[in-house]
Amino acid sequence: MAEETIFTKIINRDIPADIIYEDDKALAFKDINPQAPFHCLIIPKQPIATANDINEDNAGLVGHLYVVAAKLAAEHNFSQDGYRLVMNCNEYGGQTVYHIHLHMLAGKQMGWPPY
Ligand code: DGP
Repeated sequence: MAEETIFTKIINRDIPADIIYEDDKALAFKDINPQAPFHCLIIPKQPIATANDINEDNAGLVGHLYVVAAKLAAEHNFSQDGYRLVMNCNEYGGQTVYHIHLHMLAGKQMGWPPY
């Protein structure tokens, strides 16, 4: 089991967040430090520390995060123009919160490579 992070506090409503989607398995909320006109984080309610901890047992849950992303893209009219989904892993990946999250960035042209 992953250690509790700030995201568990957001799930439990112990600290506020601008929540834009919730179901029984996932939550999406606006990133506190947005890097695009639209920048939200899509997280599983069950904490998984890093991408290294994704396995056959939780693959369905991780896949669900992408289903939520597609729903949000449709709802916010980003499906056609496009958007970016990113999951940072550990230090070199730039991960700072050890509860996996998909960054969903939209509303502008993204660059590549991402550094
Ligand atoms: P990463 O560096 O990939 O682990 O991304 C963590 C993101 O989480 C970062 O973009 C900022 C965001 N974040 C950190 N703390 C909070 C918080 O308390 N509230 C919200 N809404 N976002 C947070």
